[in-house]
Amino acid sequence: MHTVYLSLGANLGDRSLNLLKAIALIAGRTGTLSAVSSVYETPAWGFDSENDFLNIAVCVETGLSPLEILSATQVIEKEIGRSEKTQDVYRDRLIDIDLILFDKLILQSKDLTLPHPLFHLRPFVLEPLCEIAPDVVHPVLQKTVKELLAELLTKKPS
Ligand code: PH2
Ligand code: MG
Ligand code: MG
Repeated sequence: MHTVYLSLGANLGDRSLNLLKAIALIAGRTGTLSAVSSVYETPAWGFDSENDFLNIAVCVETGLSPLEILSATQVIEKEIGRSEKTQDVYRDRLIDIDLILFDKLILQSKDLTLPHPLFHLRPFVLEPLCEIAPDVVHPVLQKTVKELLAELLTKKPS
């Protein structure tokens, strides 16, 4: 069994319902949900939008491989109504499901990078994640989620 952390976000439509649908489908198709964070309302990060996000982090115990999880989450995104991916720009979306950590795996392939290459810089990922996995260690940076969040918050210009 593998322990996987996912970050979910929605800033269009019925945001709570989109997250709930995604959680139910993730649980049904990938394994056992062992933790779900509270919901965080966060301003769009990295792009301008008048639509704030709802973000959560979840933990799944799964027998699937990283690429199987990726593919399952991409199908779920499509079913909930994700618009087509854009390569370089962020935009509003009904649902986004990102793989953050897969055990202690470090992986760089065409389709998937683990750990997620930006999560340590993203407050909307770290805050929910810190609630359910404060002591989990980033396999590349060798710091806990709690430490990464503290660093990010102190780095912020006031
Ligand atoms: N996702 C992004 C870019 N910006 N900002 C917030 N607050 N929440 C997100 O989930 C989010 C974002 C790219 O996936
Ligand atoms: Mg994302
Ligand atoms: Mg994504």
